Amino acid sequence: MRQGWRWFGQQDPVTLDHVRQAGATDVVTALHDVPIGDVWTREAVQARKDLIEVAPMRRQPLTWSVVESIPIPDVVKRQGAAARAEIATWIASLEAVAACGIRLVCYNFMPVVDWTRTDLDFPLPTGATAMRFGHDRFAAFDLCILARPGAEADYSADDQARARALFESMSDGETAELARTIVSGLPGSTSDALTLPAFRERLLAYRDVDARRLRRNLIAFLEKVTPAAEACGVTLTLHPDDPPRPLLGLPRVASTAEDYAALFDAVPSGANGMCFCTGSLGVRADNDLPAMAARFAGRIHFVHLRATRREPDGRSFYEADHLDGDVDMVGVMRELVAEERKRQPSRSLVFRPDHGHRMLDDLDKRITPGYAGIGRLKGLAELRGILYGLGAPPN
Ligand code: CS2
Ligand code: MN
Repeated sequence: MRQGWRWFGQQDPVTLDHVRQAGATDVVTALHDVPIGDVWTREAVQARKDLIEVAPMRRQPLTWSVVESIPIPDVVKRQGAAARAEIATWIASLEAVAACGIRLVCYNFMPVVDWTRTDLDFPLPTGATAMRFGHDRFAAFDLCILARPGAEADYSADDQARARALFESMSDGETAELARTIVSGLPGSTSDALTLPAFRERLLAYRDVDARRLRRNLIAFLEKVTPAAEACGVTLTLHPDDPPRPLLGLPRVASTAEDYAALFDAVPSGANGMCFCTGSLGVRADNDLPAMAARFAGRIHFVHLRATRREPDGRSFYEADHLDGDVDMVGVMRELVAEERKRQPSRSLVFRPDHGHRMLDDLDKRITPGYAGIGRLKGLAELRGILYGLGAPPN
């Protein structure tokens, strides 16, 4: 497998030299500065590629091998194939990426919110910090800050009481920060950063979109884009929902093995692939990750490796050390290595350590939440060790 690293562009405090020093060879990035729904031009993609790949003298070369993500505008999620112009623009961006020789594109299909956490700096017993999803904190947001009509139906009486008590104990600054963390989008988010009133409007627009409809829209989207992807030689990889369950009354359709099986059955094209994110999928105790990796091996083309640990309430979780979560990381990597051995080197899997803890010097620095350099460096080193242990050193 090839060692990838998410890089947010020139303003990323983790530089391309840091990426090299971490031992990664492959860069994962996007034109994060282009507004969602605007077309990516070939010139803009090529300029970013040159920035990454034209290495200074005596520096190890890097390859931009994965685009994560070309964001899908909200209207496509709500309306499917009827969002003609938006899908045409998405395809044009895909073609620009292909024209520059990039063959893998990651995307997700989560309505309104992308990946969601309630704590960006949750203290660990070591003094490092992690990202966390606290069920009570999320419920406090949903019930008391957002005050979403009908939200009570999603929480038990006990849940509601705990959430309200928690809300009462929070200062105005704390509630504002919690709202910002959920509403304005985490790094790399493919959803619009919204104000609370705009967020409420966005949720209302999903009134009639249930899971069946959302899945239908995703399939309609894939039916339109996979022929174009095949024609230009790009493989699409769908990132799972994070967390893999409905939030805020919104449906989610990329959370389980059955969700993915339904998509592969409906759209058999080889361009319809999966981004296997162990951190996202592993939040559900009923997702058997090594079994999923084995079942979908031929569809997996991009891999996010990280681990989460469920807390005693079963619904909260935090981002654990890469090898110390609920996921059987060695079991997953064994399946991926077995798949890799069947492939041509040109179709080698790219993985990235996904997120990492904030630790050591990063505790005192400006960092991108979840994407601190040192924590990911540690994660990558541990994962690389597993590859050696499995007799499949990174290529
Ligand atoms: C992360 C996200 O949720 C996750 O696991 O990897 O940053 C993800 O990359 C985004 O949702 C975009 O795909
Ligand atoms: Mn991920």
